[in-house]
Amino acid sequence: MVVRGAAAGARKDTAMSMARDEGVLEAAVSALRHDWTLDEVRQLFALPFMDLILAAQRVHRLHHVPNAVQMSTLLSIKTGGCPEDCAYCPQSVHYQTGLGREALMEVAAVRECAARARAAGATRFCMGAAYRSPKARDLEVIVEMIREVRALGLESCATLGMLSPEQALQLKDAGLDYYNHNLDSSAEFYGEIVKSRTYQQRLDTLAAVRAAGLKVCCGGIIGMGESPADRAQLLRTLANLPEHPESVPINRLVKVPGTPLADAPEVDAFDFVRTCAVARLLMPRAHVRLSAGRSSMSDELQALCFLAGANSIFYGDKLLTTGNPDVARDRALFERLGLTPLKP
Ligand code: SAM
Ligand code: DTB
Ligand code: SF4
Repeated sequence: MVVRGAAAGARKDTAMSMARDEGVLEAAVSALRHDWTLDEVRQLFALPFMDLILAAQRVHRLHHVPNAVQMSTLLSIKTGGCPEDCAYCPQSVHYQTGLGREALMEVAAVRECAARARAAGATRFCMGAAYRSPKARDLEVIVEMIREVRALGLESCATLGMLSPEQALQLKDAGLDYYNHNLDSSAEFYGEIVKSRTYQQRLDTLAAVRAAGLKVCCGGIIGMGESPADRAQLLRTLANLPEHPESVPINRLVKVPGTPLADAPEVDAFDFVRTCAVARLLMPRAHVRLSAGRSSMSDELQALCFLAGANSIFYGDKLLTTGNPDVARDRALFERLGLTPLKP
């Protein structure tokens, strides 16, 4: 009797949790929303892994070309010597990582790198600078770089730190397509990682970028010691922006010796995949980028991320200052999985 009672109770519990799971899944699949509660997002993270991945793949196929992956190449146009203190970053002056301060690259050299990236198969070229915010005279040079990249027929992206509304407009006028500016983590956890600027300043730049008519590339980093609630809050904040970012990079922390996060605890691989899946569910039309950290991921883990809805990568042997899988490895991975580069 006791056993029967327990079995009936378990069935009731299972039925209740299935109904709750279906409720939250239906909410995820049915509409583009900007009003996610933390509890709802945490429920998505808590779904059985298979249910979450299946739902993410279903949503993925409603909005994206299956088996196609957007390919961006990164170039550090101004490396090192950054005055900010982001605890993850090898380019901060606050940490001894062996990186020196370099000057802004010449326009012709950037053009050459962009042409090489295009020849290798990239369709977007992203220029990164170790700035807190760009100075007027540097921005004039960067405007020239953007024109050259666009003239090669590549989409252009830049990540230069904080922007004023006027600077965002200047970049838009130059023909810039995307601006990358990450929230990195939850508002609550951010202060433990970055002390030299505020979360609100990040949000203000994102608003200026949007108001200028640029496409927004905004995501975060997993593996900095943040809690599951912080991951849920990050994705919730991104999804509840007035418009979803067009591109959402999910970086797995690259642990760089000399930074305060060099010994951060390893992220559970399935938790990382879950983060990609929840990003896909919350922002159905966004390109979710499997971003930094791929060098230390197996092909199988990357395949799971693609199955969970990631459909963009950084392509090329280097990120900004750290390594990325080389082109040959990515070509072999695409071949093994039947993936093709997405045409813009
Ligand atoms: N200085 C600009 C800024 O911070 O916005 C642009 C360049 S910054 C390197 C761009 C982004 O790279 C950061 O916001 C962060 O999300 C990511 N990033 C930097 N170091 C990283 C690391 N070690 N692992 C993973 N992502 C990292
Ligand atoms: C993003 O989200 N990740 C990229 C890009 N946007 C600019 C940067 C990753 C940097 C990883 C550490 C490095 O190579 O310096
Ligand atoms: Fe500077 Fe950007 Fe690195 Fe922060 S993440 S230290 S702002 S280059």
